[in-house]
Amino acid sequence: MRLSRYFLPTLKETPSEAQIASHRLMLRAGMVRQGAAGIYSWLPLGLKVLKNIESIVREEQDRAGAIELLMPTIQSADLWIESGRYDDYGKEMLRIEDRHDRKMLFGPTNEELVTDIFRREIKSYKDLPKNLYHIQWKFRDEIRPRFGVMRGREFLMKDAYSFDLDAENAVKSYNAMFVAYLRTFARLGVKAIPMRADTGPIGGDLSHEFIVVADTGESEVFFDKGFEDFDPLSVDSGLGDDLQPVVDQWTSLYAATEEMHDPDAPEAGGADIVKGRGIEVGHIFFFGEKYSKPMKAEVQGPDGKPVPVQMGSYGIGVSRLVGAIIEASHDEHGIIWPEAIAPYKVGLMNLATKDADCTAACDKIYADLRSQGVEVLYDDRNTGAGAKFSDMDLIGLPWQVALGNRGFKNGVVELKNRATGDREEVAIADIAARFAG
Ligand code: P5A
Repeated sequence: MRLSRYFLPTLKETPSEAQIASHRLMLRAGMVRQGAAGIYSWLPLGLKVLKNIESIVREEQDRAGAIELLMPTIQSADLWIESGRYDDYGKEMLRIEDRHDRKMLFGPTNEELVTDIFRREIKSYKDLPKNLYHIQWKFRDEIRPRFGVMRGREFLMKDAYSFDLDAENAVKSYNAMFVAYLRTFARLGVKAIPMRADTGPIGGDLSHEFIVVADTGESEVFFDKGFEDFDPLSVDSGLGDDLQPVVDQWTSLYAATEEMHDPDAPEAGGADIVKGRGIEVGHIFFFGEKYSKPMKAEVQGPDGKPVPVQMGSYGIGVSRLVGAIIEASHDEHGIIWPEAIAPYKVGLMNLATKDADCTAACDKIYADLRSQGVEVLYDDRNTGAGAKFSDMDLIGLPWQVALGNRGFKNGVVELKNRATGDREEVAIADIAARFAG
């Protein structure tokens, strides 16, 4: 993409409404703009990151055997009245009336709707297990939307729902999501710690939150240093494998929030506990019959008798992750994207746009990179070198390639790694090949 033709409204000034780094940087890097409190437009650069995160989340859900569908954002209140949650959910639910005075709502979550889909189509235990998920916008009328996309009112969530015949199998479904979450966050380039959690308005008695550790996290967390030693991507499990030992290994380590933290706990395990702040990026629940019973989502069991299915639900805050990853990965100059989700891999800068030879050399590098399938943002604007470098640092692409008059004379570009700051000179003729494969 040529920057001269792109839509990247970067800001030099720090917007006054933004209290935390990710919010400031997302506004300054031209990733989002606020439409109303807690409601954002995703500008092209932000949208690319959001889509990249979504793809990794999707791949890991598919890998774990979950099946994608797409449910609507607007739901009928009837199903929520049936489950008993219509009144319970309170002011966080955005309630709407259609022209026929029917009660509708903008979905804050989809347990009811998916349970309705399930009960209409699936009648036998032979069709279990099933795990259905979608990636869809939610609305929660948060009392205090803040920190940009981290606590929005409209936000993108991946939500999966599992259906099993009995509790034993439901725990297997839960474990499959537990491991998929560890893998997902590791692939996104962040360390996420699973922590036993309250179930709140979703319900049930088994639940874990996944917490990204970052200085600006909303809550204080205490966790075992041992988490550092685990690599989720080394868990090469197949569908149907017994994941209980993996889950046991992770859950044997201590993790708690400030409220839950028992000051005597660290010594009890003899473990090394560190204190940090955390951002909740995922939350999984096993709640058994909470929805299947009142909504009569039953299957015929092996003995021919109808039984309510055992359910769980599994959420990832896809749009929140954009902010959480920035919180975990930035410096005073801007964002530092983990390569897996970077909007572009390479930022190419022409520092001498008025020089025809230098411009021709940059154009060729750009064409070569593109023909290799490398995603490159090409700063071909007629602006000064300083603005180019600072914008490039701000938007945080993993690699910067700069070519100006001096480099052109010497036949070299400057290659910079955004994360380490390391710079090296590479022959103009060799630079595209550096990104091959
Ligand atoms: C699980 C999936 C649920 O809603 N029902 C379906 C269950 N869980 S949850 O914990 O309430 O939300 C799941 C994840 O969504 C993100 N999230 C938010 N992101 C941005 N702004 C918000 N206001 C917001 N609320 C929840 C979190 O990452 C949470 O873990």
